[in-house]
Amino acid sequence: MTRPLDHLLVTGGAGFIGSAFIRAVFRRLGFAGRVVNLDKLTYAGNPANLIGHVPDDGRYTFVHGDIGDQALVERLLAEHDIQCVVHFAAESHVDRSIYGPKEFLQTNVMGTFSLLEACRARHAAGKPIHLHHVSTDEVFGSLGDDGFFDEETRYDPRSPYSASKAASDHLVRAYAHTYHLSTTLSNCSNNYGPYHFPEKLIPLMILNCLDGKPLPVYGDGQNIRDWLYVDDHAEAIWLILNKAASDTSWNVGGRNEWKNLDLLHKLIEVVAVEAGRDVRELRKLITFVKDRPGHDRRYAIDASRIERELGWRARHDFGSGIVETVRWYLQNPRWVQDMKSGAYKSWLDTNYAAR
Ligand code: NAD
Ligand code: TDX
Repeated sequence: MTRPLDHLLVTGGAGFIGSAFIRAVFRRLGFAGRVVNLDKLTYAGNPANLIGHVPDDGRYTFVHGDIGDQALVERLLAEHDIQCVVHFAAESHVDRSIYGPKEFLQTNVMGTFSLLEACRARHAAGKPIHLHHVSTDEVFGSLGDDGFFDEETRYDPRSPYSASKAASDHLVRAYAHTYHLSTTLSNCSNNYGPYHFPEKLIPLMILNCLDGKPLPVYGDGQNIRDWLYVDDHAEAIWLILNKAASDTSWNVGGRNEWKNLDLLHKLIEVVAVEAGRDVRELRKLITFVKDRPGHDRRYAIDASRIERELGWRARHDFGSGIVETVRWYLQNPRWVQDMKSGAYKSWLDTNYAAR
């Protein structure tokens, strides 16, 4: 598979996973090309996630904008001679989708549609263009006590978030089938690691432990998630871009299932050691709260196809990954403060006021 990958458009590259991908390609994956990062900078995006991690020789460009702005995307594809779009941009938090689904439809469905239309125009003009769509295992619904999601699992999304991601997955496949647009797709399990916005389970629990705040466990705490270190996800996407045929889908996961309550106990132990806190005092913060409406019981990915066919392996074991993550939050109080207060918006105002 030889796909031109010298000029990338990354969408949502100021978010948690998109920024990990950009840091990875420049720092570890030997990428010598150029990246344009298109991000709307919603509450979840922070361009500071990339400061010091991207080259300052013109190979990295940040563009503040919306994937739904098709004219902007078409201009970026042409101006930067983009060969490949790596599409992370999304509204990503299930709870927010339950209380306000509209933005999810707007960005995840209509935004992906606009991006596909811009790629279709470029493809129709005879220019090489590939789109990789980053999706989630949540499109497959909820598992019982056993079994795994594989690439053949029937779609059964059950939250507004997962329904919007499922719709976008279907659109991507439809464009590959109908217009012969070159596409690939990945469905990944729960990611964790540095720069994770503190509304999601792991960073929220770490920061609440440090602040002595309640640790809110939804329902009975027995729901299961399959956790993968974010850098392993970034590497899986890079492998797919380099090796996978068009119109293929890949499941990515950590073979690392945890019940939420067990995970919380593990986190408490790590925070107690790393931050010098009393483990019994931290345990007292555990608070059972009303369950998430429609809360999916169990997710678990069968990643054997990407392991077998593309040679991918998760390199981080959970024990060391979670220690690294806790240490990162302890070492980056400024980032935490900025994310909590939205202060990075003023960084944006100062740096991008002219745009
Ligand atoms: P995130 O919420 O941390 O980041 C999303 C980024 O997209 C932000 O920088 C935000 O500013 C940007 N964005 C949002 N709307 C935009 C728009 N209309 N135009 C341009 N930019 C926009 O999300 P994340 O956790 O990094 O997830 C990235 C992708 O991976 C998403 O598509 C998500 O569905 C998928 N995914 C996430 C996980 C996970 O565990 N976090 C697991 C599997 C798949
Ligand atoms: O305060 C909490 N208490 C709690 O018990 C929070 C925020 C979550 N939970 C539970 C709900 C889930 O069972 O923890 C589990 C993980 O919750 P989230 O971190 O919100 O992740 P999840 O809903 O599983 O979705 C995540 O993984 C798949 C990402 O947010 C999605 O973008 C990704 O597609």
